[in-house]
Formats: sequence, C-alpha cells, structure tokens
Amino acid sequence: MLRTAKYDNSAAPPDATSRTVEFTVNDGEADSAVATTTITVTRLNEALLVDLNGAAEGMDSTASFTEDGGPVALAPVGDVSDADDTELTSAEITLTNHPDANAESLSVDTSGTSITATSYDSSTGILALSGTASLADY
Ligand SMILES: [Ca+2]
Ligand SMILES: [Ca+2]
Repeated sequence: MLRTAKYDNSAAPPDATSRTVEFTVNDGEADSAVATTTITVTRLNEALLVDLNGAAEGMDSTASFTEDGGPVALAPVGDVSDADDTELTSAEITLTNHPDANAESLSVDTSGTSITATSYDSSTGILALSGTASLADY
C-alpha cells in the first residue's frame, strides 16, 4: 500500500504552497513515529495573449495614417489576457519598418498606471514599457 500512495491536484492554477503528507502505521498496540513526504508544487505559466482587435476574430488590427492627420490609434479596443497572472511586468511595441526615420514614432499614455515607457528609439523602432501593473493597465 505504502508504495502506491499518490498525490494529485486538479486546481488551475494550484496554490504554490508546499504540502506535507504524514504516514503512520499501527501494529495493534501503538502508532509508529510519523514520517512525512513533502510535496513541492510547480505551477505552469499559462501563456498570455495580446488581442489587438478585441472581441473580433483574430488578434491583429489595422490602422490608417494620413499625412498631417495627427497620431492614429493602433489598437483602440486591444486587450491582454493571461489565465494565471493578474499582473504583467513589461511590454515592447516595435515599429518593424520605419523608412521615414526620425519623422515617425510610437507613443503610449501611461498616466494613472505604474508603467514606465522609455522614449521611442527611432533607430530600432522600439518603444519599451516596464513596471508591474494589472492586465487592465497594460
Ligand atoms: Ca501567465
Ligand atoms: Ca480578437
């Protein structure tokens, strides 16, 4: 019997606290000393998703920029989700091609959040964001 004892847990995600299982046997007169198995619990990191078009099918969005028209929103109904994390720690937004060099840029509004944005790097096209904040803030 002893060698077939198993532990299982179907919680998603499981609480990460270690568990202790105690074993005792009895010979009809007295209990044995307690022996224990300590179980460490490893949680899997569920993937997070960036959905730029909200409830619509797919993850991608489109935007249209007109010369002298001012900045255009890239993902006005975008969302991030993560099944097992309530906070995110960083993000990166990359303008993968930037033929107009210093004349073009990316920007975000982080006011009211604990997210810090680096200034846009026109050589790499990267706008980096960091800071632990809720999924909603990201
Ligand atoms: Ca996760
Ligand atoms: Ca979508």
